[in-house]
Amino acid sequence: MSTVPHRKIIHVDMDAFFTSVEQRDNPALKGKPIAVGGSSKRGVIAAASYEARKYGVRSAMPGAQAAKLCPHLIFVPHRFDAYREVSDQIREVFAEYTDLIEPLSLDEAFLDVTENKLQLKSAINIANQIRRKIEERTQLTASAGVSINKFLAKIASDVNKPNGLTVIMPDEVESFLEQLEIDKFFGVGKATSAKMKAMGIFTGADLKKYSMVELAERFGKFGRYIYNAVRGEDNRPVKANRIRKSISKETTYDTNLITYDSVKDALQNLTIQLHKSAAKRNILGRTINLKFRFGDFQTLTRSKTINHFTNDADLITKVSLELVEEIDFSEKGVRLLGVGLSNLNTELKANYQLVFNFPEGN
Ligand code: DCP
Ligand code: CA
Ligand code: CA
Repeated sequence: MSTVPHRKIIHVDMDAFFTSVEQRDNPALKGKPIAVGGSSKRGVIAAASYEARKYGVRSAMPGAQAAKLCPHLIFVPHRFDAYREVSDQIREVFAEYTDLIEPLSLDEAFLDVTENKLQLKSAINIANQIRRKIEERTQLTASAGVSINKFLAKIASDVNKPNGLTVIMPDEVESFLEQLEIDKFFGVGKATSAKMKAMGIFTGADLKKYSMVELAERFGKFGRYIYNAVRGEDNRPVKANRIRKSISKETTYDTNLITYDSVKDALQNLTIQLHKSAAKRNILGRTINLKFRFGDFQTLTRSKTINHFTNDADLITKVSLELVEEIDFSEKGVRLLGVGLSNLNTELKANYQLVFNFPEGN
């Protein structure tokens, strides 16, 4: 027996995320087979409601194929702002328990609650509280998995989906993994699954018959990983990955700016710096944020959201100057000026890239 106490890891994943948001916001869609995205001839579906899944409709399926499987399928355009809002809401719930939150995408995250803000002993209790709060605040359901590491928690959250909780206790880990189908192993995609089946591996028990060397030969780094994982060993930490939510530049001036022209010059300077910095990182934003600190240290922020992503210096300056019009600084003068972008393109992308950062063997 190891003397190190087990970690308490929770994985939370929203049920039928995009389609549930659409059904929540448009009651006419409730109980109906719907798909988000994919209505154009060439498009693929982002998400399918549970009603649509009964017909075999799945994420990433071409819309035309989905319409064939389910002729009365309703196609709904996506609304990323709405999904992001829910994503922010669920992350706020998580943050009430721990700062060790690792989002894998907009609708799911790992949490390490071994130590937690409310000093709760039971991770099961925390998972239930989180699921209840998510439902109260978003009118949407989430499923959760609770176990001793990320691999097991992730698999567990899928077992009683939708609106379910699954706990894999330390003494259940071995038997749980032995009977688990290989397709359910986190990280085993289609190609790996096919290779494994060709090797006679259909369950965790089958996988255990292979040595680390044999698995490493066939699957490289992933082989070594899965050798340990099927024995309940996965010591990867929950990494609180900060996804950048904004970018900005600011300057404090030696002498306060009093005239409109001096503010305009200063702003132009800042937006050029902002543009360079954003362009270097391929960052675009939809919201322009302006920060003023007056001579008396009073700070004021203003922002404006436009209808497309940009990092263009002239456009940012133009929008900033519109905001400046509404601010009276003539008396106190401006001590500090800042300009930035938020609502970033990279935020969305980061969320989806993370899903595929898992070490796959193929
Ligand atoms: N998504 C996407 N493209 C994919 C897969 C998913 O755009 N190929 C989007 C739509 C999903 C959301 O991400 O609603 C979350 O993906 P999940 O895999 O968690 O699937 P769902 O939440 O839709 O369903 P489940 O209840 O099975 O988790
Ligand atoms: Ca989900
Ligand atoms: Ca998910």
